[in-house]
Amino acid sequence: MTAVVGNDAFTRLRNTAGDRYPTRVSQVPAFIDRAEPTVWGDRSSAGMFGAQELDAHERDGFVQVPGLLTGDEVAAYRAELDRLAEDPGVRSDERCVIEKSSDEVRSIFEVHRISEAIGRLVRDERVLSRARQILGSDVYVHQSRINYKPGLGGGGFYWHSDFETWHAEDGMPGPRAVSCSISLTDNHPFNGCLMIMPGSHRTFVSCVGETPEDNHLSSLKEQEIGTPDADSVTSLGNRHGIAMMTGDAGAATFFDANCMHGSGDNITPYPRSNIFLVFNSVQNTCVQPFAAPKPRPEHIGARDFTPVR
Ligand code: 6CS
Ligand code: FE
Repeated sequence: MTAVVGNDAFTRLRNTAGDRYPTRVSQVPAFIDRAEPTVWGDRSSAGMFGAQELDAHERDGFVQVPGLLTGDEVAAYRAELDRLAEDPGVRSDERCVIEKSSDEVRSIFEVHRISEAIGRLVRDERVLSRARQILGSDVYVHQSRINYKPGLGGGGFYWHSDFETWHAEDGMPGPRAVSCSISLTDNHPFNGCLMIMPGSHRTFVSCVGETPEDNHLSSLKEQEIGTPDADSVTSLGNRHGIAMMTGDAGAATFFDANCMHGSGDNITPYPRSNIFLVFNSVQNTCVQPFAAPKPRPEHIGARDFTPVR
């Protein structure tokens, strides 16, 4: 359903009627309770997660899997990351994002289509069976990326919920998506590891402001709109605390689309690189954006909903 919303910048179509998770439509932030479950499959569904891990995911909004990749695989994927970052064709591609304050590669998007090896990872049972168990359906890739976060100045990501952006800018109806972040370097507390507020996935923070046109051109270097206000972050932080996703290279973290999460800059000499795969349920395919003039490009938010087999 769409409603016409007028404002001084331009009038546009918006998907507001019946939207359970309105965001970027008001100057007043708000907490909205999540209606949907986090684990959609039943606890005995086939896959590599045990019932206890699925319970932990429901409770905390994330689960860590140490050693998802072997040491040899980590070495091979790191070589692949180096190869991609040095490829001039990839560097000049719109899917490549350069750091704001250096000319190092920050992220490469749609990387499962650029790299055959990463494409295989999407279909790997260690990843796919777990995503399917959580989402309780067939799944497709909504987004894939490499985050390089080099040492000596790799930039962090301020607190945010991915679902807030995917809902506002990509038209994802509900929080029935899961991210799988696979570390290719050791994650210490000091090299910019992922931080998650456990249990925050049950609260949606409606953010203030309005999405500017072509927001993705700046938001992927440093997100501004769609980040929660200071009081909301403080209150969620006090309520839930903060967990750090430390661990050896090869570990994976599966986390819910609505987790409040972020990471600091990396001023250590040790890089913190990962492969990031986002699976969405085929029963939650994207519609028109809920708070943006038009959907983001396909390489950031997929519009091809073919299930991964
Ligand atoms: O834009 C995205 O899809 C992802 N990137 C950022 C910086 N925030 C939201 C989401 O995680
Ligand atoms: Fe994120």
